[in-house]
Amino acid sequence: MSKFYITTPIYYPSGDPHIGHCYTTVACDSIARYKRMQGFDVMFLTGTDEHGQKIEDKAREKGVTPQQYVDEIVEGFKKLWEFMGVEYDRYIRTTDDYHVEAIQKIFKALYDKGYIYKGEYKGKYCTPCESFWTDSQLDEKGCCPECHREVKEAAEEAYFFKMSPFADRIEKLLTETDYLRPKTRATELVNNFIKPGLEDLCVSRTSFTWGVPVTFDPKHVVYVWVDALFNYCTALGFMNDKYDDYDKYWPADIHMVAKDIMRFHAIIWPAMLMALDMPLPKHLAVHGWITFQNKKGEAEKMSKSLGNVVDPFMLGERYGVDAIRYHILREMALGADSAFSNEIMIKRINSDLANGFGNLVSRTVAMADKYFGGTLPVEREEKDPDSDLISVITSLRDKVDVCIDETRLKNALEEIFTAVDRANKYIDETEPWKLGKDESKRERLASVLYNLLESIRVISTLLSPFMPNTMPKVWEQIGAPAEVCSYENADKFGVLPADVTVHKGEILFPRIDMDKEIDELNKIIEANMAAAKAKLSAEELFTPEPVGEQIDIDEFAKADLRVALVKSCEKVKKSKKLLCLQLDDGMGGRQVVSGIAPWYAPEDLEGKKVIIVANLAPAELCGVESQGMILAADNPDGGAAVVFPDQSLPCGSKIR
Ligand code: ME8
Repeated sequence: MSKFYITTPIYYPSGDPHIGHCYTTVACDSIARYKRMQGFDVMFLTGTDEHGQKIEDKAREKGVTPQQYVDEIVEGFKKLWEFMGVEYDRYIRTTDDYHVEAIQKIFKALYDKGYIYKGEYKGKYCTPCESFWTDSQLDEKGCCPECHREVKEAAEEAYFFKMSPFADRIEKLLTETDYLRPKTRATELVNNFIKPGLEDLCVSRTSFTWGVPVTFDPKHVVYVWVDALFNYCTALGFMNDKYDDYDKYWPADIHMVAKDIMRFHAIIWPAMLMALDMPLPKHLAVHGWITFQNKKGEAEKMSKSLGNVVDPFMLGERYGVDAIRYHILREMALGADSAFSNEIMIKRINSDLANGFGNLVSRTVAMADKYFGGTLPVEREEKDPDSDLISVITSLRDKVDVCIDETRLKNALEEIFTAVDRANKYIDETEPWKLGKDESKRERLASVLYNLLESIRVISTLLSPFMPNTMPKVWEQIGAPAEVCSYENADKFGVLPADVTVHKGEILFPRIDMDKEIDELNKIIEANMAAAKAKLSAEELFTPEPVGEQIDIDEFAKADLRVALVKSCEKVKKSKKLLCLQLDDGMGGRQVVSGIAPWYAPEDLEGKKVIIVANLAPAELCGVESQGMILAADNPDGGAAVVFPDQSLPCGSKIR
């Protein structure tokens, strides 16, 4: 059995996953399912890229450890994949021990081979992208060429990876092979990065610690992109004992990524593999971004701060996961951006799924039921006036195969829906409702309905990798056992038994009431945008209170501030504002009452360390004794935000 290895990028757990992440993962899932159906031994890998300064900073902001922070977000990613019907074979987390150890060995191997050397880095650093840039690479405003945010001057001792030995081979890979898809992108890469001379890549950092330590120089951590890119190999067991299918699956057949990370996969990744004499992946499929189409019809980048992030859970719950899978795959051509709009989505679902395919199935099943009580008679008209439909159906599989092999999923779906249209047209041409009125046309009517059921069998088989939840329901309705709906049978006609029995079922894709839904979706978006704006403007409008009366150090020292762990927490009965916290203060424990219930649920605080004023005179609040208070800051939105100290500090630590 031939193998097939496909990967998504490993995503940064830096926030809730959105429809953009869904695109790559659902596209890879559909290809993986198609290849499994073809009989390939498939490995479909996805995962999360969990190291780096960005994660360290976010965790600090939230008052949790980086590991706690990523653990929580990774759960969100896994839930989304389950919800979206994504069946990956393996999930890698770069914080997994086996990966960390493998990266250390890989870094050492590159060093031992002389491709990594120690030097000093001076340059412009973009913190959000974790990338150093040369002056010539910055954008016209002198900002990061990728995210267009400000860069800062930075200098540090660092290890470098020699890129120049690989420049010629990489240029050939991009221009003379079909590694890069679409190939039109090769010119920009060659002109922007290779022609000006490939600069050596800075591959270690000393400015933060949340990363893989370099074994032979532990104040350095491995650059997050080296750590991340090798996931494609370590997840198979490369340089580790956790798995042992590297020899079986490597090289990857397809890495799929969006254009934002093309450079890393098209230049840096092949160079590192070349340095280790490893085989190169066969294809890099680069797609565009799903952008958000605003009210003026302009495409905006999806961003949390604009409030225009499209939530796949919300859409899937409203319209069905398969409809959403279909919509995003059908809209995006490989290489180009695709603007997400609720109108386009609803039109697409209504026209293709409700009116097109759904209607084909329901009309056919209803007619078989009405005219033959569900079971077709075996007597048929001998002559065959239906060769056009039959040839469209039997030639469909080959066309879809080509599109899948070239990672053109939009085109694959277009081919399938051309066949759906042909089958619907066949109903208009043959007018079964007229045949049904004429007893002498019974055999012809049976042939027509049989041909339609066969067309639906082939179409639904080929659609099943894209819409895996719905197609088994179609098979049930057309009376086709799942094993008959196989890839082998998808270029044949006449597979269903002549006396096939249909079963009327639920409506597969209910028609969506456009006006009503657009209204509701617009309300959701407007609320998100208003919330994002309010948050921004609250921050922008915030003016700190004037500084209070001066005190001297001895006066300050009178306040005894300590670290304490919230062991348990509950609401104070009869009060909307108060929470009662049981604390471990390292000195036998105490109870504190705090007026933060409007902003915190008890479980938000349990298990976290806070700061208390330990020598405050006890007081009674709503009849409950409070032995001190916990520190909180004013939030610009009018609320209170508890101050969380470094969570590794022991209970009772004094704050001065
Ligand atoms: O770049 N439209 O992770 P990331 C389409 N950790 N695709 C989108 C998208 C959008 N609006 N937004 C995100 C990283 N994506 C690195 C990758 S791989 C060794 C390391 C998808 O979480 C798209 O596939 O920023 C893009 O390449 C990926 O998410 C980037 O995800």
